[in-house]
Amino acid sequence: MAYQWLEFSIDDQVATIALNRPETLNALTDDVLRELTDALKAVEKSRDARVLVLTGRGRGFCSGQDLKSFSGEPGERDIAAHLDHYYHPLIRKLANLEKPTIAMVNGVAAGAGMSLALACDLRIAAEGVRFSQAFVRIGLVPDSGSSYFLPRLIGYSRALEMAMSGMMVDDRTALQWGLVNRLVPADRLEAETYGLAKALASGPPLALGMIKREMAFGASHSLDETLEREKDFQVGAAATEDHREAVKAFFAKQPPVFKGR
Ligand code: LHQ
Repeated sequence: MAYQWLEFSIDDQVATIALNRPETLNALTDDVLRELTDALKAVEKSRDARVLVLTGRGRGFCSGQDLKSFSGEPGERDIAAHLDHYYHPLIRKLANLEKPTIAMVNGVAAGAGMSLALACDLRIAAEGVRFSQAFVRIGLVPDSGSSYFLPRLIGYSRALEMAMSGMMVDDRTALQWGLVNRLVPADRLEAETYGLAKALASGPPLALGMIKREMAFGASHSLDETLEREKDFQVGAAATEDHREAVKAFFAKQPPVFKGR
């Protein structure tokens, strides 16, 4: 599918989706949301794509729901249908993708745009970025997974402060709070992000997918439940050809080559 509102590419096993409505700081219209979901499906299916980088063109990462395209009297808008139809499948697909995902945060991330960054596994940000749970500023509440991901990432109290105040969190604070994994000078953003993406792309794809599911499970289950789940995943990982080959490579003092089998 050719995209109008995003750029999509796969190079060296790394897929990139770049939101491309820079004049609105990459605000999300129905068309953008449709294209984004479609591109995620393509990443999910592609054996060439082992890692996803999600970013924005221009000076913004994503400013959330396009407020122009979602206007009208409150009673006329079916927000439930909008969330069910567009945002929820998108956030589920992104969070459940069995490949590492990196938000390359090039600029401001607000509202559902921040939710998109939160639904990625890792966040690498350029100096100068800002984050806002902007929902409350227009009388709304966090959606698109923000109230799920944010307290897990930065703790309940900070998450609640962000959500209730709509405050702008600056780059240093974001790093200090663990909202981003790394903060780098803007001119190093691509090099740092793709350096990490390529390192992950050379890892064992099946194990990486399992690690993601395992960690998400552990974050919301008891120790006993998690130990059982870890056992299942480890049985699965130990049965892969990649595991056998990597042990062989270890004793041969060679770097392992993972095939995703
Ligand atoms: C925009 C937007 C935007 C359109 C900047 N839309 N044009 C809600 C409702 C229903 C269902 C589903 O889910 C949701 C979830 C949500 O996401 S609600 C939250 C929606 N987002 C916001 O409320 C954020 C609105 N934007 C802002 O607060 C600011 O633009 C931020 C803080 C992101 C950036 O501020 P600045 O760097 O000062 O840039 P700016 O405000 O000057 O924006 C640049 C342009 O982008 C400007 O257009 P213009 O023609 O004046 O140059 C803005 O109108 C446009 N823009 N966000 N969401």
